[in-house]
Formats: sequence, structure tokens, C-alpha cells
Amino acid sequence: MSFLDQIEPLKTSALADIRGSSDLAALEQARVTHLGANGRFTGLLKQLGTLPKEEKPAAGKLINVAKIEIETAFGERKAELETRAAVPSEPTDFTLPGRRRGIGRLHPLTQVTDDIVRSFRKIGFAVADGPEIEDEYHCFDALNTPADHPARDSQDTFYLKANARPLLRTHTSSVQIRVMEKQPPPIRIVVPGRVYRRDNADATHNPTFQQIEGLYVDKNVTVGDLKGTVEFVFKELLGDEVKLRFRPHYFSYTEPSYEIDFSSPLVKKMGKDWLELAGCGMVHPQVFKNVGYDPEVWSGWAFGFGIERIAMIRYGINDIRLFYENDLRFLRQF
Ligand code: 2NL
Repeated sequence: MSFLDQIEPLKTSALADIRGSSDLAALEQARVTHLGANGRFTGLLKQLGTLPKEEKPAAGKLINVAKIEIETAFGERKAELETRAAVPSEPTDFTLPGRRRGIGRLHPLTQVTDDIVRSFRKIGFAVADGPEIEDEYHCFDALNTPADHPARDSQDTFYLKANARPLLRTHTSSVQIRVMEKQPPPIRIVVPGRVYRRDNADATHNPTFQQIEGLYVDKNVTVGDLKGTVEFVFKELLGDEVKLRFRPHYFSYTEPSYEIDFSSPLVKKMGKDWLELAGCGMVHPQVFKNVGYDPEVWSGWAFGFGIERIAMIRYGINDIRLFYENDLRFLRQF
């Protein structure tokens, strides 16, 4: 058979296969058989080069027209089959009730954090944020906790490099230092955020947890301001019937320092009179010097506490690890 005579039957068979394919997979198979790199029609195209020079233009033209015809048929069949695949096989009943999407909710720790922040905003505090990867200066030295201080041991953390010693912050105080370095008093901020300690996980410890710290700096700030503010916020959070107690304590960054205990019917039910809730105190003059504030002019207080602990008391949760397991049976209860 001459070259020209082969074109028509190959085209006819290609068109038949394409138009006769019943689904997209069969269509693709037909494309490969006829137009693929080793396909029948492609084979014909390859033969074109072997023709005598004077026959090439006419043969080339014919073969191209046929090829376009096949490709057009392929495109049309593809569009047809795609439309058919997209149409539902059964009619749609528009009177059926809709499928309700499950509504998400905030993690209990986020809810508690939001509540605490809302209380502080009512009395003029702003939220500040800062890096979780810190340097030793902002995490310890600026807070009057030098390298040989015992608090370095009790707040052991994760160091990221041996030499430059970047570390994961052990408290959000480092953010407060950064805010004071950047702006002059007065300061009224709270700093919630994730902190890290080299602790083994058990029912009351986790190597990462959420903390919130607060800082108030102005002229003539007193322990009375500290107590009044803390009482306002904790009563909003835990109910009006809670009693608070300020017990003398030691922190290197505050002087005097206190631990805050609270008592409530809930605490009594746990068989205890008081539960430790937070730490606080008047900002140490050395901390003010470190950020360039004159401690003779400015005074202030600061506090810090773990958000998990508040949430555990509030909801009666007995294991801190539940907050991090992402078990929906637990999370759906809040
Ligand atoms: C706790 C309680 C506390 C602070 C944090 C603070 C921050 C600056 C200056 C002074 Cl920038 N103090 N924060 C103060 C008292 C207690 O945390 O139980 N910590 C282990």
C-alpha cells in the first residue's frame, strides 16, 4: 500500500476508537494507541522522512490535516466524558435537610488565656509578644539571675547551640525586658506565651507550658496596687468567693517577693486549705538599672503564673498532659 493510502484507514480507526471510548480511561488508552510516542499514527509521521523529496509536501499536508482531525475528536470526546462524569448519577433532592458541619471551639488553654487577658484589658493593660528562642541575657542576666545563681538550675532549659547559647525561654519575663528596653515608662503589659523547662512530664509538669506574666511600671507604684490588681483579676477568673493570701517568698528579680495562694470551696473539697497560684513582687532596682530606668524615679510590680495550673483548678483537671494529647473526647468538654 502506498504511503498516502495508509493515512485514511489509520485515521478512520483512530476516530472510531476515540469516539467509541466509554470513559476517560478508555479514551486515554485510545490516545496512547494512536497518538502516543509509539502510536500508530505517530509511526506514520515518522515514515514521512523516508519519502522521495517531491512527494513530501503533499503527503505532509494530508497527514497534518488528518492529525488535526484526530486531535479535535479527542478534545471533543474528552469534554463530553468529563461533563458526563461530573453529573450526579441520581437526581438531587433539594428538600433534604443540610448536613451540619461540626463547629470547632477554642482549646481550653486558649479560653483561659483569653479570659485572663480580657480582665487585664479592662484595667488598661496591653498584650505584648516576643521570641521563644531567647539569649541568656534577656532570659536570665537582665533579670538579676547571673550564671552562678541557683535559679539557673531550677529553671534548666534547652540550649540550641554550644557556643552562642541561644535557649528556649523559661518564662515570658524576657519579653518584658525587651519592652522596657524599647520604651520609657509608664508600662502596663501582660505577656502570655509558651515557655520551656527541662522537666520530665508527669501529672503536674510538662517540658513546655503556657505562662502569663504582667508588668506595671510608673511613679509611686506600691504593693497595695499589686494586691488590688491581682485580687481583681483572680476574682473575675475564679469567682467572687475566692480568698487570696500573699506569702513572703524570694525571686531574684523582685524585692519584696510573694507567692500568691488561694482558697475556695473547691480547694476545701480537695482536702486543702490553700493552693499555690502565682508569684509576684516589686521589680528589683537592679532590673530597672539593667534596662536603663532610674530606680529612684520609677517603681513597679510584676507577677507570673502558669496557665495550665489555673485551667486545672478551674475545670477540675488532674493531669496536665491531657492538654497536649489532642484527644477530642477531652477537648469537646470545654
Ligand atoms: C513564678 C512567678 C514571677 C515575675 C515573675 C518579673 C518580670 C520582670 C521583672 C520582675 Cl521583667 N519580675 N516577673 C515576678 C515575680 C514572679 O513569676 O512563680 N516564677 C517562677
